[in-house]
Amino acid sequence: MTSLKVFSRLTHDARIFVAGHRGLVGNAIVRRLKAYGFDNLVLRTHAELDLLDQSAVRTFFKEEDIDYVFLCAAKVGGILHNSLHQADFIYENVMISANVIQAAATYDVQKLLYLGSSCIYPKHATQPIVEEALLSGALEPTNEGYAIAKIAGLKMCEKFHQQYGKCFVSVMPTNMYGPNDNFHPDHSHVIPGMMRRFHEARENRASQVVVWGTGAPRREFLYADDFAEAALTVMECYDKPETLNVGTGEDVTIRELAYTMAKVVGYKGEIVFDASKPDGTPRKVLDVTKMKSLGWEPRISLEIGLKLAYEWALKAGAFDIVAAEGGVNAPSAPPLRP
Ligand code: GFB
Repeated sequence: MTSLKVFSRLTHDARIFVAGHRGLVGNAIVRRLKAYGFDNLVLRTHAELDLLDQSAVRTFFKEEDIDYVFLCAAKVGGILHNSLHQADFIYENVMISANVIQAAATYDVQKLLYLGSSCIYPKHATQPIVEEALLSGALEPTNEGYAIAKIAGLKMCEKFHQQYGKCFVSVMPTNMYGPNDNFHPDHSHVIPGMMRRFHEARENRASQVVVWGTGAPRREFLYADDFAEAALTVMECYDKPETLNVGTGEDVTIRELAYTMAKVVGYKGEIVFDASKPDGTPRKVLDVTKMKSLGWEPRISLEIGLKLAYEWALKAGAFDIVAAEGGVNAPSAPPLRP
């Protein structure tokens, strides 16, 4: 058991519901909670509890007497999948947020942590992005549906906080990666998608690997376990309705990411960029001053995080599943759904 953190608010007998515990983020939170000795976790797979079903969600909260909720369940996907399925992304994420937040309020959950995303800030927000930039400009079109749904969830927490005094708080994580990510070649985010391509190129002794877009966009990446530590910090000691950015405060170009990826995976061939694929928002790096003032710091560098994620993917057989089926956490079993 880890004993670095002192918990007074989050007691060991509290009933903690981690929604989306099989996905990248929820799984990291479960690992951290268990490492700190929290064993009273309430976990449900998608088959056991469909968060799109309002009546099932209400019955669950009524019967389970939940004290704390980490709301990590969401329909998520990388730039291509997100842009092509915006109706699904807006519908499912609005429903999950509305059902869980409303039931948590009705059945007296003590505290709920909601996850926004750095992609819900305006496309041309001033960098690094401060929390106040939310709703100050037009959104990035490739993820508008997802962003609108996430903004609705975030605002729902804020309004339940203000109107009913519910301690429903939110954080705004940057792009995350790590164990239990979705390694599907087309549906995933850049790190697992690119990792698969570089891994396959190395295995097949290919002379060239293709990276989506121009390579110019800048992104900030946070290892999921660092995020989990931040989520526990917020659950323990932050009660305000205003959201908090969670990231490293540092970004790299996709081109730089590709060269680091080649090093980690051991791919030595040529890297080419396919500008016919969308670049998305030009830059996304968060101002994390507020989060750091709570005593939290990310610990895992990008290169170390990529190594850890690659080791996990190899061990879990994430690349062994054929492309048509996707990888571990392929969309047939959506990554952040319960
Ligand atoms: O990770 P990604 O899909 O997320 O793409 P976004 C980031 C950048 O990497 C884009 C490039 O400029 C892509 O063109 N890229 C290069 C790749 N190779 C690849 C690859 O193999 N796969 C992918 N996916 N990208 C998402 C949003 O935007 O961010 C979501 O669509 C979500 O809403 C997420 O919230 C955090 O940062 O562009």
